[in-house]
Amino acid sequence: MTPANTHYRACTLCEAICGLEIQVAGGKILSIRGDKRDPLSRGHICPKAVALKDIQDDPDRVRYPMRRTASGLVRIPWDEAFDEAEARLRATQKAWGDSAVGVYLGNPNVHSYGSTMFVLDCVHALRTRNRFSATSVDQLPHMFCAWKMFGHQLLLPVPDVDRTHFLLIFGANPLASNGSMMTAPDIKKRLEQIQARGGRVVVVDPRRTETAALADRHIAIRPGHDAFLLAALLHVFFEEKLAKPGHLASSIDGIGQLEALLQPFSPERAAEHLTLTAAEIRELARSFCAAPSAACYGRLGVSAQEHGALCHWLINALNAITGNLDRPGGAMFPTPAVDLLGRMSRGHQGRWHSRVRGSPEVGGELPSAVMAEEMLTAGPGQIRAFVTIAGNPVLSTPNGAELDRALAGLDFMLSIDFYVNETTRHAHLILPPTAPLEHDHYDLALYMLAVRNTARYSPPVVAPPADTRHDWQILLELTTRLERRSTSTWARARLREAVLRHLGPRGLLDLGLRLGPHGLRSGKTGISLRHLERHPHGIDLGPLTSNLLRRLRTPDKRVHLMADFVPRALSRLHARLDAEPVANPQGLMLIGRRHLRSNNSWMHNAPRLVTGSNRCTLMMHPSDAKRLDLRDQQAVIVSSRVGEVRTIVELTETLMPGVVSLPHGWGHGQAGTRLQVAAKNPGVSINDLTDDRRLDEDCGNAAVNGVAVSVRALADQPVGTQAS
Ligand SMILES: Nc1nc2c(c(=O)[nH]1)N[C@H]1C(S)=C(S)[C@@H](COP(=O)(O)OP(=O)(O)OC[C@H]3O[C@@H](n4cnc5c(=O)[nH]c(N)nc54)[C@H](O)[C@@H]3O)O[C@H]1N2
Ligand SMILES: Nc1nc2c(c(=O)[nH]1)N[C@H]1C(S)=C(S)[C@@H](COP(=O)(O)OP(=O)(O)OC[C@H]3O[C@@H](n4cnc5c(=O)[nH]c(N)nc54)[C@H](O)[C@@H]3O)O[C@H]1N2
Ligand code: SF4
Ligand SMILES: [Mo]
Repeated sequence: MTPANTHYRACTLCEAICGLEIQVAGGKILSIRGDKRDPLSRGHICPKAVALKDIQDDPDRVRYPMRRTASGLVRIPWDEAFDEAEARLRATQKAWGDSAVGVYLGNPNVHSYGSTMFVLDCVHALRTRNRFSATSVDQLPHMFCAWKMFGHQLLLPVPDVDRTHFLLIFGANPLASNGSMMTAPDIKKRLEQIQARGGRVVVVDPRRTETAALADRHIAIRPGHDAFLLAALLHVFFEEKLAKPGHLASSIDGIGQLEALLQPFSPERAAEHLTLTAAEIRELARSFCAAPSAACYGRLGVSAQEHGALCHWLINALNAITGNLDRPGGAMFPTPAVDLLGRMSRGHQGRWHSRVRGSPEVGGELPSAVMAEEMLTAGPGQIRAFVTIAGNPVLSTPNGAELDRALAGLDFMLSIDFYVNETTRHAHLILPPTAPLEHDHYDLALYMLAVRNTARYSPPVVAPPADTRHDWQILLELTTRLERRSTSTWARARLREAVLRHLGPRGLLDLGLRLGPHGLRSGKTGISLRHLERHPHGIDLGPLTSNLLRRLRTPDKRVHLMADFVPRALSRLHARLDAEPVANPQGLMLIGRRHLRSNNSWMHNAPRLVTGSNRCTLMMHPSDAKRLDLRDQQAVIVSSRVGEVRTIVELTETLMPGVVSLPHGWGHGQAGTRLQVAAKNPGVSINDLTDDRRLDEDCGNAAVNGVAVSVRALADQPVGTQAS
């Protein structure tokens, strides 16, 4: 018998980046446990970590390039696959222009440092304006506000949960999601420690979530109404002269303008739209200010909604004005061992617009919500070929069913992915990368968001099979081939390729570490790759430090609390103060939810994660069920402007009346997919109901939360199927 080896490693499934201890023998994974010596996660893992083994062993996972033929997918050699990809993409661009090829980047690109380093070059080599990603169904408002307020889209404030005395959470459920835009493994313990040191946790959410249940206070809110509460809290700070920006006071501009614009949002007016009284709003504002330190933090519920950018602006402003920005216990900026600020543009908007709807690009991308119409609307500039890289937009972006139809009509589609899912089933060519445990790992992107500065490098856990490629190798090869279009760029591209192939992500990482803030500059203890290799559990670089004035990237080196979009955004909100539009006759608003054992759309093929009761249910408050004459576990049809799905009702008092909830990432079992386990328990896709017309006008993020729906009983029909 081969003796077992122990590997220390990060989990790459969510933003918590937990340290793992993995036993391997003969290339097989025997066990996966938490690494107690990891300085950030301290032994914590969740049930998903063990499913990394399921991905590794999954017979459905694609390991070699595949071409779609009339009789199914057929394995082809890598060279032939690259030749075909290059020829088809170039032919499309030659005939119809560069932007006739569109590209979509999915979420796992940030969980693989090889992809993070190489994917943007590949996108640029496509020279298309039709660039999309999961960002515009997710954290775009955070990045948009970071650019406008701090001068760089990656200067993202993170709540200092380990030291704060008051955490005010809007629209996040870290007990299920394990934290987002906040790398904080074992968040449950971290929240309990806030309470243990006499601090408070307050959660604002339409549902009494797992996090809200743990909190000292849950404030129920109707979807999309957060901006009223945030504006009113700021109003009170100004009115009661509680605003004390602390050490940043002389570096902040725009406070007076913000104060003037927030004048109409008194607690009394805001309370008309909230479940709190004016007195309770004032009390909340005062207690936030009175805490020795406090942080306001918002996530998906306040990002993927119509006032996403405004909410995040007000959240940042709230931290800044109360002196909690960039100070211990407040909202702080990590100092990662490799700093990506220089690697990405600071941010921009409106350099070009989408062809059909005229939506402005933000940071070089168009809203994912316009993808389908750009494929379906004939005329010059129409998308005719498409590339997806680690994404499943059919299940992840609004009006996914329409995108599904659009992808079916493309001339050519290329997917870099190891599953044949609801999106990649349309690909003519699939280029699969190695599995997560088959390559080395460093959390390049997520250390930008960690609640404590640490660094950890992990070598591969198992060797990849012969004739497979890593993401970065696929991306580099494609990039180089795409640059071949002119002799001048070709010579440069070949030279670049030679250098990059030689360095690989490892070599680039070593450079990044040495040149980074904890590298050579910091003295002779500076970290390098070799240093990290000697510390497989990772090294602790200490708590977050006040660094904003050094990291700020605004041209005038000041923090801007006013920006061009803010008056517009507040006037839209102001219009709603007086006239609340009636959503629909039933008055039901649909929101999403996450479950600890699920991960967006792509982990439902792991047998151990999908056991137990059906989780893809429509949660509803008993009072709504009574009003609509529905009962628990009843089969229903849910419909919205864009579509219908069939599911079952789950009655629960945790949801506020008037709000219903479905999780996202379900809707499997479609013809041509290769996810045998997922197909047995398919669920339905919430994004067949979410509306591609509902965007946050300020930054173009999809408003997948707060969709008007109606629900009716479905008699004698099988559930878990699409109605249309
Ligand atoms: N209604 C609603 N919609 C939502 C959300 C919601 O809350 N509600 N959440 C949104 C959010 S936050 C996000 S991030 C998006 C996610 O949207 P997407 O990123 O489009 O979808 P995922 O389900 O993460 O799909 C990831 C794909 O990457 C592949 N993959 C995994 N690892 C790798 C890898 O290492 N390399 C490569 N090449 N491929 C890999 C998987 O096989 C899978 O096909 O969904 C969004 N959509
Ligand atoms: N287990 C698991 N973990 C995950 C993921 C997963 O799919 N499963 N996905 C990962 C990804 S890609 C991301 S981006 C993160 C997301 O991380 P989180 O944002 O923490 O995740 P959610 O559970 O979607 O939390 C959003 C909350 O917003 C609430 N909400 C909805 N609409 C509104 C509103 O209008 N106002 C307010 N105040 N609240 C509202 C919902 O009820 C929900 O509780 O999770 C990551 N971690
Ligand atoms: S919380 Fe779970 S899925 Fe997320 S990194 Fe940790 S073990 Fe992995
Ligand atoms: Mo996300």
